[in-house]
Amino acid sequence: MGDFLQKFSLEGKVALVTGASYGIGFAIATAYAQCGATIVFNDINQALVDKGLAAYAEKGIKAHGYVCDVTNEEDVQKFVAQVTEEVGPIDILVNNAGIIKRIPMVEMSAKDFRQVIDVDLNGPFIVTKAVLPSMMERRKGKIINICSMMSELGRETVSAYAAAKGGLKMLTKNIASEYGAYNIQCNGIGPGYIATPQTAPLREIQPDGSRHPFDQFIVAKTPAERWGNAEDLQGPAVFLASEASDFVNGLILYVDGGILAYIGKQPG
Ligand code: NAP
Ligand code: GCO
Repeated sequence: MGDFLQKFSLEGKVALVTGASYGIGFAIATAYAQCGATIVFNDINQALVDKGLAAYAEKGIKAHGYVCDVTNEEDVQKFVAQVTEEVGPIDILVNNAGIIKRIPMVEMSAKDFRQVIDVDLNGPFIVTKAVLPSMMERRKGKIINICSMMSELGRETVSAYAAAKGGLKMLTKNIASEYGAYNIQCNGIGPGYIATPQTAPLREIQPDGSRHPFDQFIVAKTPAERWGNAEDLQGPAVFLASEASDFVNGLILYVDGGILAYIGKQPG
């Protein structure tokens, strides 16, 4: 078993996980560190980067944290050059940074719509474009885009987010198509409903002490009958970052407890 498990090792690899001070990105980066990778992450301000560095240190991980807004192409180009100089060329990129605005479309401003598209779709394009040349030169690289249930499904109030995550699914397939010949694999992870700050509003306990209606809805829609946690994504993320997935390209791996497979319970 020993030699085969080596295929899942990330020893000697430099992994950049965007927006990874906490939440899903933090969990993925932590797993990568435990598999031997050197961790690089960014966030949009120094306070968050410092918070992330402290959180990694608490787990015995010496991470490299940088302030960088993934929507700013000039900043990202400088950031990637600085990482390459200070840490080394990036072997694994996880485009994790993301936001959501839950507003009915008819009430949503074009500015708000654009901001979600900017972070969740333009951001992965900008960061991937900055990292690809070095991967092409070294003829090796792993790119993992954090997609969503909303890459496949819609629901009320998340039009911008669904448009962005649907676009990110197709960007993933296009990167896979365009750069597969360089031995670069680009895949996506589509988390189900995961208990992180991003979904905290959907799980708030109601004034009468009952669970949020959306919380009850999602648990009923999930065959596993629970919310996911960020740690549920670690194994799939390690697989897609390791040589164990060298012939997997353009896949969106849904880690959703079965939501996408399930028509739902009969009412009553
Ligand atoms: P989260 O808790 O809100 O964390 C998102 C991270 O991205 C935060 O650290 C955030 O920093 C950072 N970020 C936001 N805008 C940024 C920018 N312009 N540049 C750099 N960093 C930025 O979200 P999460 O639940 O961990 O989700 C992480 C990813 O998984 C997102 O792409 C999300 O869409 C996706 N996802 C989440 C779920 C879920 O159920 N939680 C399910 C499917 C997919 P700030 O704190 O400063 O905003
Ligand atoms: C929402 C949630 C979802 C999750 C996730 C599901 O409001 O519906 O935030 O969008 O974040 O993307 O996969």
